[in-house]
Amino acid sequence: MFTRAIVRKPCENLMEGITTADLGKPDYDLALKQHANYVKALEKCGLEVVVLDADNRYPDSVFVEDTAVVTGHCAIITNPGAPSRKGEEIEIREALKEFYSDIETIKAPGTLEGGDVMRVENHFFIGLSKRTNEEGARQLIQYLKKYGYTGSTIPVREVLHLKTGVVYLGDNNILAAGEFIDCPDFEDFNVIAVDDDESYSVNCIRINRYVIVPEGFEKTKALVERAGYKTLEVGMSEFRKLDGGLTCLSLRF
Ligand code: CIR
Repeated sequence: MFTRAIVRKPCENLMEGITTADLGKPDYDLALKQHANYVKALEKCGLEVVVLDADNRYPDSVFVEDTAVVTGHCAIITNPGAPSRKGEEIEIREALKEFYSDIETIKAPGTLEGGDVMRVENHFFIGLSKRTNEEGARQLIQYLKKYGYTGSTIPVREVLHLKTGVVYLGDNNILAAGEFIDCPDFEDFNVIAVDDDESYSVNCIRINRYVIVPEGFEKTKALVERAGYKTLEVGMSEFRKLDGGLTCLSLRF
């Protein structure tokens, strides 16, 4: 059960964020509206949301998920793998201090971004991607063990982060796309396969009684509802232009 979330408002430099998508530049005003709707959806799920001020020094700073891994017992501040994102974690540490007495830190040469970390009950799958390296994963697993959790790594070959391609919905249900549909690590789960033409929408978030899904992906929404979940839709077009999905926009704990 989650009770809180931390988000950060999109900054005016948002359009300078990193991207591999060929979808054009984000519209800042629309991004602000979509972000406000995202916060409303989190609140509807029962969360108290801390909204941090926009930080124009970091175009990608709206994607707070990448700067920390938060659990019931500790928070782990990451060392982002993208050079332009290094430093975003500094203010996130300050924000988390209000809620956590135990805060650990991933240190160079380890790199890790929270988008590569998928929690399944008390186990954490860690994607080895262009942003997260073996050393970052090793440090994270070491910290997790200290607090009673376990972790293991999974290669990420085709997408930005692990959770760009797979998320855990709870109740043994995994929502997966592309390279993760037949991944041996998930063979004991009920894998719900998202169609290739809707692969962006695999990045949904289960929060308490709801699953938040990106607006406009009817097949994925139907799959999630068929699995027994109530859905809430949020428009994500402007964040998608920067390779960002629903999970990236918050830290939930
Ligand atoms: C980046 O490339 O770092 C941002 N434009 C998108 C980050 C998305 N975050 C995530 O998947 N957790």
